[in-house]
Amino acid sequence: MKAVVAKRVDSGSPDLNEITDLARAAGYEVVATLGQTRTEDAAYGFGEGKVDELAALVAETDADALVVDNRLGPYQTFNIGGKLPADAEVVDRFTLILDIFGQRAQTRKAQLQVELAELRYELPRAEAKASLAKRDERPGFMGLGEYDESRERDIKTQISDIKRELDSIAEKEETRREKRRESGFDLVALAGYTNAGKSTLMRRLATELDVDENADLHPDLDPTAESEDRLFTTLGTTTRRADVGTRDVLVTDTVGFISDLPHWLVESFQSTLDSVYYADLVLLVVDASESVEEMREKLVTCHDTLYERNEAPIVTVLNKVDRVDDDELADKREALQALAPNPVVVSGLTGENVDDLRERIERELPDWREERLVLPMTDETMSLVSWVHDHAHVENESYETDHVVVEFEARPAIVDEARAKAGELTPAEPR
Ligand SMILES: Nc1nc2c(ncn2[C@@H]2O[C@H](COP(=O)(O)OP(=O)(O)OP(=O)(O)O)[C@@H](O)[C@H]2O)c(=O)[nH]1
Ligand SMILES: [Mg+2]
Repeated sequence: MKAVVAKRVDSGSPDLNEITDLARAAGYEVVATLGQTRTEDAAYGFGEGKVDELAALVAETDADALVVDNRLGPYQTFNIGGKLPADAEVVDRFTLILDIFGQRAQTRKAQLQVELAELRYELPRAEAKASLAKRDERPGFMGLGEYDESRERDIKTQISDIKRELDSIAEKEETRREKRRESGFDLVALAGYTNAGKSTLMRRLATELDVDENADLHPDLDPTAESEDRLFTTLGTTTRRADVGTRDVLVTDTVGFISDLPHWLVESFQSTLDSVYYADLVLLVVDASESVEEMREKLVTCHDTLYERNEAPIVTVLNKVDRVDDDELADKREALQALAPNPVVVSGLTGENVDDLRERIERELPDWREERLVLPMTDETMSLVSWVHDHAHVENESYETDHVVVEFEARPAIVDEARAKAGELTPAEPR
């Protein structure tokens, strides 16, 4: 599959790198790229002359698609398509991203999300067709009207079915998160723009033991898996145990962010980010080998995505420092001070400073509380004591004739739960 890639900007010079990477990630061989700086043309988006030029390029290179980074209206898409060779199609940024997701969706959840996004994309188009056909009184078109109306109903039913199934998956995941918290784990999530190096860093932080239920389905968990230098390598979510000081930490890696996505697409993938929104700490990974402008833009995209729902503290991680020299790094840190205060600087690839990151994680996680419980000596008590051992760090434990004293340190939620359990214990029979 070959593609010609194009982008128009109102002013300045168009940067075609990202859309080219996206086209490659979707499986296209990019045979030509073309940018244009001008205001939007109502009929074509680009200037008509530029569209002719693009059409000639597509014909000349025998490309299968013209990939356009701009938002095109239905008429603009139609008009541009009309100029292309009959077997070539116009693909916009969203269709391209949806394509990539569709090709890589491996879990039931990912497949449902892609389907949902496709249906949401189709719905307004089916609605428009149905109402057009209804308005058309000519008898020959009535059949079409009925067809489109039933298609519209169909889409709506499918959307609500898929949403229901996704909700039930999300609920199961929520229960799993709660269970992990109750078992004393702190949940740390990796977030960041696609290709920032999240999965590479995850593999650095992870210990051998993997805890993901979808292990066999997830390519990143394959021990031979390599990070690829392409966009959206990771689509699903993986969780692994990390080695971080005294804390039991689970690190979750998930899909990367990207700028300029329409609402229906973001919404369809929303629950993929639940592990980020509901984490105890978020590591926001940034590729520090890029220019300050790119880093700034990507940081803004990430913050926009996070701040809507995220409640956990965020630590910015400047990654790929093996590719940046000290002076350059100092300049970048200074320039991005407001967006990325007090970052940790690492290389996931070489492992440089990953220990600092571990320390920082431990420091930023919500503080553990110390607690001392005096419990009556009963059988129930013994099972509470072993629960405390499973969920907290027991510092001291002493057995007297009629009571037990346990001193421990744990997450605030665990301390509260231990207290509640202690309150429910039946007092020991007086001897
Ligand atoms: N030089 C250098 N390259 C790195 C480093 N970390 C990751 N990379 C490379 O960057 C590319 C992307 O890495 P990934 O870990 O897949 O990035 P990601 O954030 O998980 O990307 P998505 O899953 O696509 O969102 C790969 O080619 C990695 O080898 C680093 O510290 N230094
Ligand atoms: Mg990844």
